Amino acid sequence: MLTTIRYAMVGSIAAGKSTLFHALQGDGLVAQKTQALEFDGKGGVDTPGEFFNHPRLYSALINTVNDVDVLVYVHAANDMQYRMPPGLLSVYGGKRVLGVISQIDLDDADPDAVEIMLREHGFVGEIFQVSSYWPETVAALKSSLMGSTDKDCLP
Ligand SMILES: Nc1nc2c(ncn2[C@@H]2O[C@H](COP(=O)(O)OP(=O)(O)OP(=O)(O)O)[C@@H](O)[C@H]2O)c(=O)[nH]1
Ligand SMILES: [Mg+2]
Repeated sequence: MLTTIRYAMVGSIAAGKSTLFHALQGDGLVAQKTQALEFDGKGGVDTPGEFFNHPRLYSALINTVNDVDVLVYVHAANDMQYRMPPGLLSVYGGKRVLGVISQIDLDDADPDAVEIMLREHGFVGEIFQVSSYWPETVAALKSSLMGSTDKDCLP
């Protein structure tokens, strides 16, 4: 039986979180700039990139996603900078962390280089390479999100 896991999308401004959030829901909506938390009513939460990019909002991010089961970290395939707020992933003991390298359809996308960069910074957990405009890549992420497995849990 498929169960809906509570998950949160986090990552930098314009990483592609909301576009992916809508693609996962298949609601056909075009993402607008996220101003506040957005809930899909089925256990998914989308966060504004400002929560991730502005140090004074880190605590808001951590509080917001404290009780989700799965953290979905979204990082654009043409972005070689790692800006993970210090301590964010370490509050996720026992939770599942998935990485999404997004916007892989862009001309300047280099998802493999981004994946290496994330690993070099110590990112653990499964990584998906996704374009929100390529349904098969969204489907692979969706089935992993909806499947219940503990294999990516942090210790
Ligand atoms: N080519 C391409 N563009 C994308 C993709 N996903 C998002 N974009 C574009 O990237 C821009 C930012 O997308 P959003 O989904 O709003 O990004 P976000 O991470 O939610 O941004 P914030 O709400 O500001 O945190 C928009 O212009 C999207 O159309 C993708 O898979 N491929
Ligand atoms: Mg957004």
